Amino acid sequence: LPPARLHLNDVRYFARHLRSRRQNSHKGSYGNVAVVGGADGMAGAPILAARMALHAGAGRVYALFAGTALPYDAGQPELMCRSAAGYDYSSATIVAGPGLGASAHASSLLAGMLATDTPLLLDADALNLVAGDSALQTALRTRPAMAVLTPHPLEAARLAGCSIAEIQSDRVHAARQLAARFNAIVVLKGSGSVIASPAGEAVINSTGNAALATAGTGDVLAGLCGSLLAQGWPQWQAALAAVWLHGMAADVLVAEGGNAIGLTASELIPAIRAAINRM
Ligand code: NPW
Ligand code: AMP
Ligand code: MG
Repeated sequence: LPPARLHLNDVRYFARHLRSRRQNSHKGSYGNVAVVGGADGMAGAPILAARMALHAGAGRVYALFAGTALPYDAGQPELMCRSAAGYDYSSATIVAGPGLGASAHASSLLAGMLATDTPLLLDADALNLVAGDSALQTALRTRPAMAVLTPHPLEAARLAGCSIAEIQSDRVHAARQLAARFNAIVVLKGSGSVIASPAGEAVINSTGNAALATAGTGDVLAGLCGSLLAQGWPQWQAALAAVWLHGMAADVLVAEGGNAIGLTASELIPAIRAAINRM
């Protein structure tokens, strides 16, 4: 593998992929995102991801629920909230996993998503399901469109079949190994997130802080990256930009508020929208 380890502290590395809104464009110009998750009791995770996808510029965003309850997001009525059963993914970028759960129904939904050739991001329970199912692993490795995987250290350990300590002892190596094994862009999250490609590229993010150590921030990252994918960004640049913007927004919020205690994932969403527009 090439030895280069770049530290991601320069937006010029990906900013050329950000296009301003054309005067004669319409919602169809900015892509559809389908967030698939939301087992009963975990509706918040896909809602956070879907809200973020909308605020990052996607034209239409669907929140698709695996559970029996079908929530409606009264705080964000722009979202289209539906059952995941029977959804046609052909014209959407898929963000699978936030609150998806580990049921047989969730597994069969994931198998259907892996069989598509649309842009795909796997997070949270989608990664846990892949970790425990060799057929899903084969489907992931061999799909025509390379996926983006966003594991935190425990999810990475489950995927790799090792301990969190082993993952954390060499995070760049762990991210590269998973990227090569699953033929995917891998974002190994945590302080100094590592973005790795199957070709062995690896970049360590320079933004973010411990204010992000709170429930739902990973769901927001998944929605952000999925939104950039839906807007036509290549997988590698979408992953770099999403991780950088997510951390930058937290850095700005902490600088403004004076401390890192009590940040909520919901607060990140308008801060990330502002960071994108500044960029
Ligand atoms: P520990 O405690 O250190 O041993 P899980 P989850 C580890 C949904 N959500 N560095 C750490 O292990 C998600 O989308 C729903 C080191 C931690 O305890 C998922 O679908 C919400 N270790 C589902 O819940 C909001 C780290 O991983 C363990 C680490 C379960 O996801 C919350 C947690 O992993 C949530 O997003 C780090 N940087 N980061 C909602 N509102 O609906 C994590 N770990 O057991 O897989 O649980 O990540 O909460
Ligand atoms: P998740 O565990 O899936 O909710 O994801 C948590 C998100 O917050 C990821 O994007 C992590 O990289 C980020 N995060 C958590 N703790 C820290 C930290 N101490 N420093 C920087 N980023 C963090
Ligand atoms: Mg998570």
